Amino acid sequence: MSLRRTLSLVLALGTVALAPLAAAATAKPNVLLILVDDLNDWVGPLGGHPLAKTPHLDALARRGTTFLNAHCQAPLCNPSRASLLMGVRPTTTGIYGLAPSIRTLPEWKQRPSLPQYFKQHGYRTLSVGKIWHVIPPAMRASEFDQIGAAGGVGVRPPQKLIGATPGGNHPLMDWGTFPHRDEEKGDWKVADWAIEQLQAAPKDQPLFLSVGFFLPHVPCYVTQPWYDLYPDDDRVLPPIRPQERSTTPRFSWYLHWNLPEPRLSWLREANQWRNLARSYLASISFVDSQVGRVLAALEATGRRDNTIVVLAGDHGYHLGEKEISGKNTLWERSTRVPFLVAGPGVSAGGRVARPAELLDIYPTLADLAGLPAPSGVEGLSLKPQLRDARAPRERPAITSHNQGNHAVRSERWRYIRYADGSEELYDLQQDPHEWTNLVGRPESASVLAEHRRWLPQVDVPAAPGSANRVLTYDRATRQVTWEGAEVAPDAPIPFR
Ligand SMILES: [Ca+2]
Repeated sequence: MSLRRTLSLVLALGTVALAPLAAAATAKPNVLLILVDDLNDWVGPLGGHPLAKTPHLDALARRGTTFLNAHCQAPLCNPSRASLLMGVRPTTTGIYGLAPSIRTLPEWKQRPSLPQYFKQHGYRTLSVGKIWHVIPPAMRASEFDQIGAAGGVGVRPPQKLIGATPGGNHPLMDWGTFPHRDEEKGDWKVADWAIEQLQAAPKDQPLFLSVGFFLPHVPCYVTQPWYDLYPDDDRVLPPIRPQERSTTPRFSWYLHWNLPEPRLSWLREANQWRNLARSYLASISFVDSQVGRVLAALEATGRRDNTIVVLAGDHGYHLGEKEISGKNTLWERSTRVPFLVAGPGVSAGGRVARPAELLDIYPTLADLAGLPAPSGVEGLSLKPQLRDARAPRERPAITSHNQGNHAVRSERWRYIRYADGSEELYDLQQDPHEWTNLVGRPESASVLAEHRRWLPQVDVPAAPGSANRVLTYDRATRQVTWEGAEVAPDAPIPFR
């Protein structure tokens, strides 16, 4: 029951109804945490793409607060989600690659995750779709009270739609439309399960419901109506410039040295660039519709006014910018994520320009729900910014990708330092596409000094068992090693 309805009831019943008012005032709010896989800033509230159609995210932004300058702590599923759910930086845990699960590490095995922390405080915890990237099967039952459908791709075409792709013809590197129904998609089933839980859950126990959507992660398969929302012309493409990487250090290539995600050169040669951008946009609009279904169920079950909704992407995605598709970079397109919060205690229509980190979700939710401040988490509560979008925040957002490679994003600037000491600096106010690296200009000296001091002091090597997209650099020998194989300093950049 909402506080407003309770108040009306109190007024109607007179003085005898003081007890229900007190109960309502202390009742814990529900939490609905929606994570969307590989969702970059091409959503209405962030304005990252002029054609993006996301009416349900737009509506959520209107009734809540949008962080316009929010960034993941790692530009890859496993490390980003481990950081968000445990409340600690990848540079603290050494989780940088797609393996291992943070739960395989003795020091992080028992630490309460965000949902477990809420369970400790009386919540019933539910999860559907992809929330954790990977958890050992034996530990799954302890992460949530109840786990629903895994989600994922759902129905697939008989063979890849775009033909063979470089780098091993990975089955996930595919996109486009083919005859199928929306109801056959993994994300539809994820939304179905979440809706059923909202309808069935008893209201005498607060809920922590985590809903993980798969799209717009590749393969970006959509049904025809979603594809037809976007034009078959170059307006779907992001702005790029020739030779975008002429002033970026060679080390930037090592972060995504040899991957199945096609480079821009192949997308152009194969005439797939427009199709990828269009399919990605269409996937975003489809997933927006599934978010809308879950939010409608929240409202229909009378929970809207006592539920804190958080919606976030786990990291961004390049669609040709900086000559690549995919993630695994320290630039804006890879680190900037949608991050929206709505519900009790949150300003409607707030738009926060201060930096924010996905790391902040853990302490923020605890704060909003009135739980004791969790110990050992490295984020900050965003409650001040959720009350007043202009509330100050000194700390910038930090993204790390393997030991020694970090981006520092302040309100105006992006500073990057790679493990070999090479650097980049962009003025996002003047140069929103990060086309001009300002490192080396005399006038950059004070900005560089200001940003260097935020580089992580703790920067541990990759954890035991790390694999997949793991990059190491030996400072003594200057040896670069990508996924276990040494890279020669003059090796040609793969698939460029
Ligand atoms: Ca992801």
